[in-house]
Amino acid sequence: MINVALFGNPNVGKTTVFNLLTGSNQYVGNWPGVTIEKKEGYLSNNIKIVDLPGIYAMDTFSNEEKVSKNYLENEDVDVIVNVVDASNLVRNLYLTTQLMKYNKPIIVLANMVDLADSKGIKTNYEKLSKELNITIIPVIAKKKVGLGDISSIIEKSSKDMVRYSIDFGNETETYEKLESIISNCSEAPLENRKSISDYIDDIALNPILAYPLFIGILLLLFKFTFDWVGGPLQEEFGKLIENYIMVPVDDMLSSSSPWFKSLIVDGVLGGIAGTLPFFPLIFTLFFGISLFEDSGYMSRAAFLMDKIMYKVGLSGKAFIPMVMGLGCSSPAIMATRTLESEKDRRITALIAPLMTCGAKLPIYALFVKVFFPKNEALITTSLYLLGIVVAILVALVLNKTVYKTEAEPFVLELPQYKIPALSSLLKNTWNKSKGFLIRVVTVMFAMSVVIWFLSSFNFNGFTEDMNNSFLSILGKLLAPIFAPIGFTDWRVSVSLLTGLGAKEIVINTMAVLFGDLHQALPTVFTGVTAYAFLIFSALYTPCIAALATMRKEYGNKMMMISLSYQFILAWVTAFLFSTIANLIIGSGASIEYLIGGSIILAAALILFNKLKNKSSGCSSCSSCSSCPSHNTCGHESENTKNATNQ
Ligand SMILES: Nc1nc2c(ncn2[C@@H]2O[C@H](COP(=O)(O)OP(=O)(O)OP(=O)(O)O)[C@@H](O)[C@H]2O)c(=O)[nH]1
Ligand SMILES: [Mg+2]
Repeated sequence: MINVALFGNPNVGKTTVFNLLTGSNQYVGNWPGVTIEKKEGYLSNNIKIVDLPGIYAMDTFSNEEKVSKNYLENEDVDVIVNVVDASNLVRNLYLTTQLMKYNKPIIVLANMVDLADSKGIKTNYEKLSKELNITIIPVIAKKKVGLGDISSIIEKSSKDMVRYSIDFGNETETYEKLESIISNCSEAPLENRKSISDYIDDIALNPILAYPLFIGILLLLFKFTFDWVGGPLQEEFGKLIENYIMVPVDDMLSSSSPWFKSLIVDGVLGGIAGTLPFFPLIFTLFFGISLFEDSGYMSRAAFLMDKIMYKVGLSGKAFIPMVMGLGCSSPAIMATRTLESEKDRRITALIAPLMTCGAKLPIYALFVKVFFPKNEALITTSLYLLGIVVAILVALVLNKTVYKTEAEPFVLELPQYKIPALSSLLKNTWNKSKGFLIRVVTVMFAMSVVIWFLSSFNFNGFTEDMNNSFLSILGKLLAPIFAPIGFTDWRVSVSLLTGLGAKEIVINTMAVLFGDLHQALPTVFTGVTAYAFLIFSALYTPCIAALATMRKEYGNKMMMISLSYQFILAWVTAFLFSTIANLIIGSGASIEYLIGGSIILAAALILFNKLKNKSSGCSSCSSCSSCPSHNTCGHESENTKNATNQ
């Protein structure tokens, strides 16, 4: 067996190559630090390939970089396939010179030749290969170009006895040598031409436009999800399930015994019909999020958040696990491994579950449809922003109280914008959303039946009066906890409790307990308590899977902290909201005006703050490279230097 290790800087396409060669489906994203654990696959019967996290150099490394270094040093690696970015050869080949010291056969894949071409960089790879005395193959992994002969090249290399002879000297000398060799073999445009990415960044990172643009893009994402694509699909899907499953089954069972009919119609089908229609919505949202990730915009969002994150003592890089939290908290907690300091890792793991994960979306979708049908996108955006803002505030408090240290400098490299390939977009979207489908037919199905049982039986056997059921006893015990917020119905308390299993189960349970939710919910909630319920759902205790990940990564204590602090936080926030909102609404304002007004006020404050700073000369916004006064103001943040000098 030939053991091949994929090595290279972050975000150069290693996983793309890995997926292509092994037929795997590993996650590819347009930012550094996507892969955090080694992944194995087979190219053929006798060639094993291991995908590793990106690594800039063998001597500076964060947690996930250590995985790569340790793998090379402790495992039996026969051939190193070193993926490099063809548009940034000097920096990428620096790692190659370090790999040469291990005296293992190296095959360099100069990937993203398409990107190099678009930048006007033309390289003679044969010549470069001779100069460096190493195999270099130009490829475009995304378009499957150039990897046809890779099997035989790997087999041939594995038999080579190698000893790379070039001594490059210390770091500065190595860079100088590489620069001179590459300039001999490569034609680059004399002037650093402004690329399309730079033009886009002039707007996307513009000190004044960037933040409104970010909020605008979020709004657009939810318009796309709720109004344009996901919402209409959800409605159609719901009708199909109703007409072709619910109605026929109901008819079929019209003469069955009441408990059996209730089990099938309310228990099994009620739960599934209540949740399954949300699938198109979830799929559409994840499609949008994948589009941002793969195009490169998410990295800009992280870059923009840097200033805010830095103020609360975190590095901007901590925003990446938070973005992953939009999908699911478990991988988000795992992604905290990419952060350099233990303090950053812990704080970020504690705040990442505050982000709205995909499982909370069905709760939002249902409630905004029933209570705020005219402003679905606006209300949903407010909840996503709430997650971000509360997460940042919690980080601030933790940083001021528990972990009192300085933030690490930010070293996030901004990738080029790319037009994502549809196939990889769909693959990413499917990978993110399939968990929901699996949960519908497993956990949610099982929970529906359990909830049905507990709500349909009491000590005397089957009962059609839910208020006398086993579940009502539990619900009535819990109800006083939530009553101050305004959730007085015991069925609401039970739904929140079952949501600890997985957040979608909240809706699942409600569907079993209330029947037609569109009719039932307005009898249980007012506009204010409905939004308070959304706030509570957005912030309360992470689900079991996320808590298990927290325990695995950080131990029991962190898990308990996460579990309890989020519950208290959610309760207090929802309570404050409903109390204050009721006071204001008592004076005649509508809840939609209240929420809309708060968002506009927040945006105005940010803008005002920016303009005020701007008039004093420098906005110190971490976006110096795109700032018109960049050359004159004399301010250059540590962050910008790190991010642009990479
Ligand atoms: N233009 C272009 N983009 C590519 C090519 N190969 C990969 N990409 C894109 O580059 C980005 C990074 O790809 P990944 O395969 O995740 O990179 P990686 O090296 O595994 O990244 P880390 O796991 O973060 O170290 C993705 O957006 C890919 O779609 C290529 O040949 N050309
Ligand atoms: Mg990768």
